[in-house]
Amino acid sequence: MKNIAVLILAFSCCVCQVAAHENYDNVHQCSGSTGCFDTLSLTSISQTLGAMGEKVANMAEKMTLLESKLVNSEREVLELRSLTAGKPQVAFSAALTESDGKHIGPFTTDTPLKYKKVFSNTGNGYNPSTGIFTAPVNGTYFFRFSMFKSVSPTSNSVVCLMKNDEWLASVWDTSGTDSTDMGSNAAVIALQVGDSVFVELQATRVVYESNLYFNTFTGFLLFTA
Ligand SMILES: [Ca+2]
Repeated sequence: MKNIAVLILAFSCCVCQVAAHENYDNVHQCSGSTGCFDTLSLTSISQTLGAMGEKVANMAEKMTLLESKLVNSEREVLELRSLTAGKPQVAFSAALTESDGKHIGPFTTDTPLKYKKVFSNTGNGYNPSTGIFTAPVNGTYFFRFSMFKSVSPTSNSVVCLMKNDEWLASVWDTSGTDSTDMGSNAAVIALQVGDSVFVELQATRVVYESNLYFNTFTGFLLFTA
């Protein structure tokens, strides 16, 4: 605001200088006649002051408008800051094991896979001891998992992405004489606080993992509900 006031003052000075110059010209045009000088000078000064006053009034109006816009912009910035600052951050990614190549399974029952090599776990929603992610906030989440199958042993590989007791997405590979196989699947789902999401190795099935981290489980919050 101080800067704008200084600009107006400078502008006013310039206008006054122009007015003085115009008065000087009028004086010379009416030289030799005192009445002409007085009339022309007063008329010119009056016209100049009137025009200057109109310009100042216009500038004051624009300043008021700009000040109002500035106040609104500052309020919007504060609102956006409050929204982003309060947004929960939830993201994790993990691989099945750090040990060298080995088969996991078969088990006699459906078993959650425990992805113990944690790459990230912002918000600590994922538990590597159980392999289960628990939603800390209501919202829409993205999940992805991959499965790697070696040629031996002969059991098939079947893993499923689970939401509580509900099957969401699966990857299947049939054993045989082919080489190693790999697949992945993903889902975007709505979760309530406390919902569980995990990858389940089906009974009698196997997967193969090594320190190259073929089997991964990843999830993150897209937006809150
Ligand atoms: Ca196969």
